[in-house]
Amino acid sequence: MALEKLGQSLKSGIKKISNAIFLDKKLIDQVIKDIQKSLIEADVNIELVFALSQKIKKIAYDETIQSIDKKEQLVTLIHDEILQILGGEAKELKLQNSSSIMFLGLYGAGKTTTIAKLGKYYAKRGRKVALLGLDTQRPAAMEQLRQMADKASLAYFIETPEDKEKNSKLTHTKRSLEVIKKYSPDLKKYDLILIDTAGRDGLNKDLIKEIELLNKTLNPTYRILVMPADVGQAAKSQADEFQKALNIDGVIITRMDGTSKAGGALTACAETSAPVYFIGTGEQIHEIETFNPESFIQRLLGMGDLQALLEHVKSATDESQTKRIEDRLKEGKFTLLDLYSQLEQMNKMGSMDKLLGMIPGMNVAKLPKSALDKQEQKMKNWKCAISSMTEQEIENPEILEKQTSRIARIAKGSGTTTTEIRELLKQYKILKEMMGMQSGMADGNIDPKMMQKMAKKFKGKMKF
Ligand SMILES: Nc1nc2c(ncn2[C@@H]2O[C@H](COP(=O)(O)OP(=O)(O)O)[C@@H](O)[C@H]2O)c(=O)[nH]1
Ligand SMILES: [Mg+2]
Repeated sequence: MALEKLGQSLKSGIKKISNAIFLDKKLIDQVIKDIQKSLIEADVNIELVFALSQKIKKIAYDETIQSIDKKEQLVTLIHDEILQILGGEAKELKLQNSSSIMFLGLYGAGKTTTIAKLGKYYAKRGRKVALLGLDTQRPAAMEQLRQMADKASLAYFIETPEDKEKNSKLTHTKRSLEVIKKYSPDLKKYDLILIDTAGRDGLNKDLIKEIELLNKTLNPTYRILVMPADVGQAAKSQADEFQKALNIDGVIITRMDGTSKAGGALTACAETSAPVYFIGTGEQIHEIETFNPESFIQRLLGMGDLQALLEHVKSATDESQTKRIEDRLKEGKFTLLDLYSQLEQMNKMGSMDKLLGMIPGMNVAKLPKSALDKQEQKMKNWKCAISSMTEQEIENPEILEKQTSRIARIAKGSGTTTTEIRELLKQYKILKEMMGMQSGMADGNIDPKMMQKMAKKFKGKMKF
């Protein structure tokens, strides 16, 4: 699909944000740089890119937003902003029982191809479609439309070689009017008429005059400008010019498949009052799709993935839990139950080695799978042990260290060993200290020196 590279880069940026334990400035700046680069490569207006970067920074650097909220807000922001610059809500061409669409555009924009594609598209959806060929200017235009209509099994009405011969003294605009006159009765039998018109090198007076005349004669339901994606950001001025001169109702962007500028064309149209209704994605007759910014971005960002990532972020950190633990730490309280829920959360986020691996300066050799299985078993045993403790013991694990008889009692009562309980107590101490340090760091604003210190202190001590 078009804009694959942009999609990949946005996706990887979002992943980086979601997977990061700490949203430090370095990470955010890197993500912004990547996103900027890919948006600019996709020809998106630099001002839009800059505005998006500023919005990301505003949230990312805001120390009052909790890390978990921040991740969610950032992912949502990127999604929503890209959606907006692609045009927001999807627009649909509303067709009545008897509708007609006139297609306008410069030479080679893809008008004739698009008409055949759309003819097939609507015929498949139960419309009785006819193609009307009014490009009497280009010699091969009629034959091209005939061939494409045949291929798509669609009815067509064109200037025949005999008509052309007969009217050879007329201007081509007048010859187009002759075509309309000739087929008017036949066209009444169809409920959707797609009208092909002639182009020019640019929107000149001649073209405006011709289209105005055809518009007056036919009074089509819609006037749609066809533009190839490779015009990039120039799509804005082209759409604006056609809008001003001929009051167009919307745009179709063709050749989305063959250019790196598709992003420019799409986002440029979003800045005009002409919505993009369809995009052409190849030369084949079926290669056309409705343009729906939301589903487009879902594919661009791999929304299935995105949803999963968001859920991962949400589920990995239970906000109220984290808040409770933070509060308890502030009060100088951190019990074994807090330890347990904290460990569970860390577990959900990924293995301990991965977690520690994200701390700069920490070099953790990858743990074998069996170690991770053991970790789960250990967690279960700890849970049993904690449930055999008295409330006083849970609230003040320190008393256990002083009274070994308590440890023996708990081990017996929970079917665990005293070694395991000692280990639990050791982890508790380490984590309490670690969290004490961590809570001293503002979210997303990590002091590298502190991280180094922490890494050094805990290196090899985490027993997972
Ligand atoms: N790759 C690609 N080529 C297209 C697409 N739409 C049109 N074209 C090609 O663009 C060229 C010009 O198309 P045409 O319909 O003749 O443009 P017109 O002059 O506006 O009628 C042709 O070679 C088409 O095959 C598209 O979506 N993708
Ligand atoms: Mg044509």
